[in-house]
Amino acid sequence: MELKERVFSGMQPTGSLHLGNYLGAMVQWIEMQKTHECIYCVVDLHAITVWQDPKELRDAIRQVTAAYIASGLDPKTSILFNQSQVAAHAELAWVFNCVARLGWLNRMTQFKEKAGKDRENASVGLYAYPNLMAADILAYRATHVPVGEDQKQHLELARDIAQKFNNDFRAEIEAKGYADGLFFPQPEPVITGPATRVMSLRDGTKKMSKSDPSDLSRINLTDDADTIARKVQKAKTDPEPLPSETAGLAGRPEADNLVGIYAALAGKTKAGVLAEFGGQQFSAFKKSFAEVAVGRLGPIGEEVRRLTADPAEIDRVLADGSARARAIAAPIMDEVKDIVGLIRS
Ligand code: AQP
Repeated sequence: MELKERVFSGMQPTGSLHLGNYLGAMVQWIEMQKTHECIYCVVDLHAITVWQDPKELRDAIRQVTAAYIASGLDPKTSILFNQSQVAAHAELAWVFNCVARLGWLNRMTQFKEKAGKDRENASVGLYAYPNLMAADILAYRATHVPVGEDQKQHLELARDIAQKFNNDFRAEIEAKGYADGLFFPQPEPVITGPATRVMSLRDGTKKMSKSDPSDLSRINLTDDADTIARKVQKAKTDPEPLPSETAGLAGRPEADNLVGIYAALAGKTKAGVLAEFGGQQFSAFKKSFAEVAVGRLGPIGEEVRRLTADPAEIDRVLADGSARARAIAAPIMDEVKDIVGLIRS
């Protein structure tokens, strides 16, 4: 049986999507719609690995869905849905909890960062998060996963889980007609967005993140023009003028980050941006930066606001996407049950 090329990726509804999500992943998602069958999920089961206010979670699921559509994902071509509506994610995650090894999960840096010093108090779900992510991808036997750089380690784990499952159950898999025991593919990370690691506007050494307590650290896809301009103006810089060449960005994390974001938004290279602004103070650069950011993100924000005014329509999109997702995942999950030795109806 041939493995079809299929894209899967998702974002957590833990707040507003931001420039990091957009440049690191979403731009690539939009591009891949032209060439691949694409499944894009709002990963609400991942969101609850950290406590979420139920009302805010419902709003965030709809807002992230609206941001997907407003950014250019087409719910007719791609499958857009929220994870908890398709039971296969949770079912396969349990099987993978039994395939993945504790030692593998102990190496995950994101868990260490998110759990912080109070690790004993973190949820079991936060620890097992990478197994659920592997299930998200492999429930569709997806082959390509466009993500930001921070997800590389989780993708490697998904590949290890796929391989161990194929090895552990090789005889049953081959008996089902899969050549070389290849039931699950090795999903390929696609880390090629225009800026695969966007850093905080307040600290160039920290990732831009939804859960950063400072809203000034990120530009949200829903920010209006004034808010974007204010955040750009308040973005941390250093006292030196901008360098004329990229080598001059070394050791200047904030300058490097702002030049990288500007380049990604304007469709230029960092060298091209520095050829234009090298030798100038940040004030002139920031003015142009704000214009580019507002030009690119302003229309997305407006469209998100228009779409979220009609939650019933968003729920219809999610219901339709979930039905289409279920139609792909359910037969794969049935085969997983057969392979593992579980009796199904
Ligand atoms: N700063 C970033 N730069 C580049 N890519 C990024 N991504 C996230 N932040 C950046 C990419 O966006 C996709 C969805 O991420 P997520 O919502 O699953 O969660 P995350 O990576 O943990 O993002 P946040 O904003 O930091 O969320 P919270 O604060 O809730 O944990 C992924 O492809 C990710 O690589």
